[in-house]
Amino acid sequence: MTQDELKKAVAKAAIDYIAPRLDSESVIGVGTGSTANFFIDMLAELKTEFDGAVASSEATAERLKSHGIPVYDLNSAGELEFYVDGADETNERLELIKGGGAALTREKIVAAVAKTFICIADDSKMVGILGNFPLPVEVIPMARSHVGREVVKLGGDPVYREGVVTDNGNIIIDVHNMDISQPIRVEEQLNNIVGVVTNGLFARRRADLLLLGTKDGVKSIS
Ligand code: ABF
Repeated sequence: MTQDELKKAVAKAAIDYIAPRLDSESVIGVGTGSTANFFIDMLAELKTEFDGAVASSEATAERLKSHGIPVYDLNSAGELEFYVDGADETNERLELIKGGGAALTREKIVAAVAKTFICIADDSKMVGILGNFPLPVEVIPMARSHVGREVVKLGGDPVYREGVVTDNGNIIIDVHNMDISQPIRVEEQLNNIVGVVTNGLFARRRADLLLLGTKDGVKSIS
C-alpha cells in the first residue's frame, strides 16, 4: 500500500469510529495536514448528521467550508466530543510530536478541549523515542534569539523556520537533536521559556486513541 492509501484507511477508520457516536448537536474538532485532509473530505459525506466543526488552522477551516460544513469559533462551540488529527511522530504511549504544519498551538488548544483525541497516522510515524522529527516550537517574534539560546542550554539545536508565520502571527523554531526520552519533562521545560507560545510535544495531553495505518490493516491503540 502507498502512504496515501494508509492515510485514507486511517481517515476512514476515524469516520467509522465517530459516525455512530454523532448527533445533530455534535461539534467535531478537526486537525491539519494531509491525513486530516482525507478525513475532512470523508466527513463531508456525513455533514447532515452533526452540527459543525472547530478547525485547528485557517487552511482546515477553508477546506471544511468548501464542503459546506459549518465552522465555529471554539469559544462558541461548547463541548467537543472528538478531535481528529494527524501527527508527525507518535510513540506507543500515544505521546506525539505535532506542528510540522505550523498549526501546533491551535491544535493543542482544540486537543485540550476535546473529550476524545483521535490521532490518525500511517505507521511511518511510529517511533520508539520521539525526536527524530525536529520538534516545532511557536515563539513570539521578538523572543526568537532568547528562546534559541535557552533551547541550546536544554541540549537542543534550534533552527529558525524561514519564511513561516503562524496563523497567530508568530514564528516557528524547529529543535533538532533534543533528548526526548522524557516527553512530559521536555514539554514543560520548553513551555517555561519566556517567549514560547507552545511546543509541539503532546505528552501532557496525549492522544486517547491512535488509529495506525499498516500494511496489515488499521491498528487501534489506546
Ligand atoms: C498536523 O499535520 C500536524 O500537527 C502534523 O504536523 C501534521 C501531520 O501531517 P500529515 O498528516 O500530512 O503527515 O496534524
